[in-house]
Amino acid sequence: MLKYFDPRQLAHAPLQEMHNGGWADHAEKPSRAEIVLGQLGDCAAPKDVGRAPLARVHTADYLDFLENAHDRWRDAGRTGDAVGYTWPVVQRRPLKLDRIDAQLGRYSYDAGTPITADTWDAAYWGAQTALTALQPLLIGEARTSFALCRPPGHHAGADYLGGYCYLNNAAIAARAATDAGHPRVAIIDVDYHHGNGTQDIFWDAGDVFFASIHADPATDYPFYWGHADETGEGAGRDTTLNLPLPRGTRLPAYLEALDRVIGAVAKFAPGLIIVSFGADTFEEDPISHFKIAEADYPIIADRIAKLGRPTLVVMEGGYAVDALGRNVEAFLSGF
Ligand code: SP5
Ligand code: ZN
Repeated sequence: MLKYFDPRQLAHAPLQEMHNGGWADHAEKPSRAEIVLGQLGDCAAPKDVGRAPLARVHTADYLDFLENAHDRWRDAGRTGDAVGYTWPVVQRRPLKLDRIDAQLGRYSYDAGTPITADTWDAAYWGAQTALTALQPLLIGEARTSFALCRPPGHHAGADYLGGYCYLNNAAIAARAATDAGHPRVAIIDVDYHHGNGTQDIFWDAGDVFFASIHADPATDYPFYWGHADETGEGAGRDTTLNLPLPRGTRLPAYLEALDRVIGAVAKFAPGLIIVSFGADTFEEDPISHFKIAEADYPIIADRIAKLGRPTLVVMEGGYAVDALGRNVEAFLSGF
């Protein structure tokens, strides 16, 4: 399988995240990408196609904020990672916010996603990695392609970061695919957590179907999205499908949900599929609670592969670092 990575993604290394009322070691470590690389071997480098495809998904003011936030944090006399501590309540009126702390709140929704001096660069090259991995699928040169993106992307919305995500790699690739002439693209999100950013981005879009299997937001992050009754609006009505599952879910119940996703995606008839793949469904994941085994991943991938469409696999979460290389390789082997 074609596989892509850029080492500049390794420089993003946030120190801590707010967890259960205190600061904990950050779970989204550079070693995640290193262990996958060690397992998969050499990956091709992305091309730089610039900022325009990022701006098709993210707002210009958000991209400017993300690029400059850490400089402005330092200008304010701070050390370490930039992280917010005040958030606007939903539907507060838009204000012109100058102070870095006000902007951190405005453009984020959690305290688990710090901005380091290297975050913009790492996220930028992650997005370029997804865009480059898409190219051979667009020109019919390959059927499957893997983008080893880090930091992950599916929690990032058009104008917000969160959930260890800054730029939504899968969404950027999906919009690039429709811009390249695909009338319909489907995103299948199999990370443990709901892909709220991707859902928001395509909430009212009729040309990108978003289907997600994830831990029930009644018990699990990101809490405010991913309920089964969220199905899209306007032109995007019924092009969002959420299948929340309880903690402790094992392969048989997971496959039942996956078959529903596959049926809905087949009906949508996309020309191209993007898989947001998180290996945090793994039974030993330190922050998640499904019971998917390494040997289950090829079975999950095989069902997606049977849709028979060109498929881009984009890396999302997965925090059992020692097992992550094997789990990624197992998933990719199913295609
Ligand atoms: C892409 C992705 O999988 N994002 C997940 C974000 C989950 N954030 C909230 C979970 C809090 C767990 N914090 C654990 C700290 C361990 N050192
Ligand atoms: Zn996740």
